[in-house]
Amino acid sequence: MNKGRVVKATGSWYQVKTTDSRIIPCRIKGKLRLVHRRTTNPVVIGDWVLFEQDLNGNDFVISDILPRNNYIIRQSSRNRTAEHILASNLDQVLILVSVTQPMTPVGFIDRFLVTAGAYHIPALIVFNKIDLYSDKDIAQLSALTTIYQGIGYKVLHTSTATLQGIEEVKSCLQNKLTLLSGNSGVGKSTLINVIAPDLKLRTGALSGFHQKGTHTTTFAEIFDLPSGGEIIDSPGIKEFGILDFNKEEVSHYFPEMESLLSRCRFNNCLHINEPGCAVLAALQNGQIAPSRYNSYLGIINELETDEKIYD
Ligand SMILES: Nc1nc2c(ncn2[C@@H]2O[C@H](COP(=O)(O)OP(=O)(O)OP(=O)(O)O)[C@@H](O)[C@H]2O)c(=O)[nH]1
Ligand SMILES: [Mg+2]
Ligand SMILES: [Zn+2]
Repeated sequence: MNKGRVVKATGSWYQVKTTDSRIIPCRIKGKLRLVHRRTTNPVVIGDWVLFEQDLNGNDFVISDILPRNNYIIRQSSRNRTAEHILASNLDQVLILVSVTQPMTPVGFIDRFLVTAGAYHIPALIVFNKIDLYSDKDIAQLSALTTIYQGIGYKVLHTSTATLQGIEEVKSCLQNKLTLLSGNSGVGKSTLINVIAPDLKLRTGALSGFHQKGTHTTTFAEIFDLPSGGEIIDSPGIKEFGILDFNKEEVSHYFPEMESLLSRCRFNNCLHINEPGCAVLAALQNGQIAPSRYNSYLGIINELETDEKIYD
C-alpha cells in the first residue's frame, strides 16, 4: 500500500504525489463513490490517500482517503442538492480580488470569508492589478483595505505587471498549503506564474464590455513553489453559495459582529430590527461598515428564501 497526496483531479483520473515526489496517475475504487454520496467529488485535491495497483497489475487505484483536517465546500446557490468540495487539508485560503477588470463585488468577498471562517480556515485578501487602478479605484482600494484590516484580515496589494507586493505574497505562502481562489480573470494563474515562472500556466485575456474573465483554468491543481510552500490554482468562481447555516450562526463568522453578540438584548437576536441590538448600534455609530452589514443581510435573506422552498 502506498501513500500520497492528490494534486490534481480531472473527473475519473487523479494525480497522486508520493512522499518521494513521484506523480502517479490513479483511478478510484467504486466503493469510495458510495461512501461519499453527498458530494459530487469523493476524492478531492489535497486529500492524503492510500493507493495500490489493481488486480491485473496495470492501473493504480485509490483505495482509501485518510481523514481530512478540513475542507472547503462550494455550493452553487442554484443547485443546493450537490456539494462540491474545492479542496482539503488547507492551511489557508488566499482570495484574489480586484477593484477593476474585473471588479469583485464585496458580497463575493464577504461570502468567501464567511465560508472560510465556518471551516476554520484562515483567509488572506489580496487586491491584484493595482497597476490598472484609477484615482477613484485607489480610493475604493484604500476604503476596502481599511474595512478588512480593521476586522483583522491580512490585506495585500499586488500587481503581476509591476511585481509590487509579490515578495509579501511569497512570504505569506511559506510552509503552507494555500488555496488560491477568486473570480475568473483576477489573475490567479498569472500570480502563480510570477512566483514560479517554470510552471508556465495558461492565462487568458478578459473579454467583452464588462471585461470578464474567460474561465481559462479548468481544473484545480497543487503546485510546489520554488520560494516555499504549495499553492492550489483553481478555476474562477462566480458565486459562493452559503451552506447549511442556521440564521443565528451567520453573525459568528462576521468577526466584527461576533465580538458584540453578548451585548444584544436577546440571545437569539438576528440583528435586523430587534430592540437593544448591539450590532445595529455599532452600524449606527460607524463601527460596522454598511457594506459588511449588507452582505450579512443578503446571506440571511438567502437562507430565509431557502427555508421557504424546502420547508
Ligand atoms: N494589468 C494587469 N493585468 C493582469 C494582472 N494580473 C493578471 N493580469 C491579466 O489578467 C488576465 C487574466 O489573468 P489569469 O491569470 O488568466 O486569470 P485567472 O484568475 O487565472 O482566471 P481563470 O483561470 O479564468 O479563473 C490576463 O490577461 C493577465 O495578463 C496585473 O496585476 N495587472
Ligand atoms: Mg487561471
Ligand atoms: Zn443583535
